[in-house]
Amino acid sequence: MSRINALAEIAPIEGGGNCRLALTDEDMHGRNLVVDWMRDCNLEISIDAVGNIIGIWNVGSGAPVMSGSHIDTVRTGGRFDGCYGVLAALEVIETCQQAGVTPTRPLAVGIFTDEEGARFAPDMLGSLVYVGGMPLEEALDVIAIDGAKLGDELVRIGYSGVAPCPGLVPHAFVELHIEQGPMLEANGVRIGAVTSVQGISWQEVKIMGQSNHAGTTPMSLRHDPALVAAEITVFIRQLAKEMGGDQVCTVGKIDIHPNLTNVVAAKATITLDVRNTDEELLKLAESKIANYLQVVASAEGVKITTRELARFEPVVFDDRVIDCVEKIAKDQGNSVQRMPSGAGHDAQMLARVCPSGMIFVPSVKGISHNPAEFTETVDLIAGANILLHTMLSLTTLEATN
Ligand code: HGY
Ligand code: MN
Ligand code: MN
Repeated sequence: MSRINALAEIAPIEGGGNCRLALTDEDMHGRNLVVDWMRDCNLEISIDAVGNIIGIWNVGSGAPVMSGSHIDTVRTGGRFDGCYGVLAALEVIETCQQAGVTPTRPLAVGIFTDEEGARFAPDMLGSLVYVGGMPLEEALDVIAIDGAKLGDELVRIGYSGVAPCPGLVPHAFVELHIEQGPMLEANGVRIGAVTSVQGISWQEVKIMGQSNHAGTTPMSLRHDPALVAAEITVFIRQLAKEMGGDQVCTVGKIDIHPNLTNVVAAKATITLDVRNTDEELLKLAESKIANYLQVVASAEGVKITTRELARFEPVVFDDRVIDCVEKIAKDQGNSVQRMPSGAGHDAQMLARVCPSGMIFVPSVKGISHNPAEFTETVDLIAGANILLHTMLSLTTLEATN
């Protein structure tokens, strides 16, 4: 808890949260602090070419059981999203060291670069490169929403490491994270044994219209990108409602140019975040949106271009890891339920290379990506204890080749 609160002192924002966008100075200060704590635990620290930080307690033999998450935040982040999983993993290792427990395998903690994807898309970029899902060169060339290049920012903050990408393949990976949704609290359950992560589709939609005088231009002669941006926003909300189930759609970012009271806009750029637990339904939503963009573009006489920012299919975690989390949670006297993850996580990338899973603890009022994000200490501690025993248990997981 003292480490969570100390990390939250770096780049605090009103309401008790943080703004540490990936590879900014604020992210650098957060990284430096946690790397110091890793050194205090005598971990062997390696930093790879996309800035992922892996700390290993090199005991036993063979590939490590790894945990970890991220410490970059969205612009209005809470203090637990990602940070809790990294610091709990560090606490697990330190507790084992202090208790004289010597696992048969090394234990590792990962801090993955740019999990949020808020500054550099896609999200989970660092762990995606770590598992070989994105070529390093492509990642280094990604341009931020503020125009900076990812590779330059890594060098600037001193986290352009020498460890190769893809990185060391863990024996198994388990991530502890706040749920960031309302399910556990609504069900009165303390622990989530996460079964899967839903599919994610991000795209940038550029709408080019005709800038004009707000006073002199008759409505019949307008080609107004701001109007089309609003129509698309309403459309995807309606689409999610009609599709029901797990379908969610969000317009999180709207940029209007020149963004002035008395000017019919020249250009509008919006982002679409569309997710579903079912890949076929996600594809259906994407195709309905693509059709609508054509309809609305010709109706208003604007030009629309789209750019894919992220596209990940749903991921199912390893049954043995899910079973392990569920059993240990019960053994320790917690209520537990199996559940999918609505948010993306680094574990969904590690699942490509090793048996992986996640442990959730409740988010009060289901709030996250908001400084008001909160989880009760008793739940945070319960989650960390389950992480400890899950990591130790996974050291004896049979390898499946
Ligand atoms: O977008 C997500 O779901 C995660 O917070 N990066
Ligand atoms: Mn997170
Ligand atoms: Mn997040």
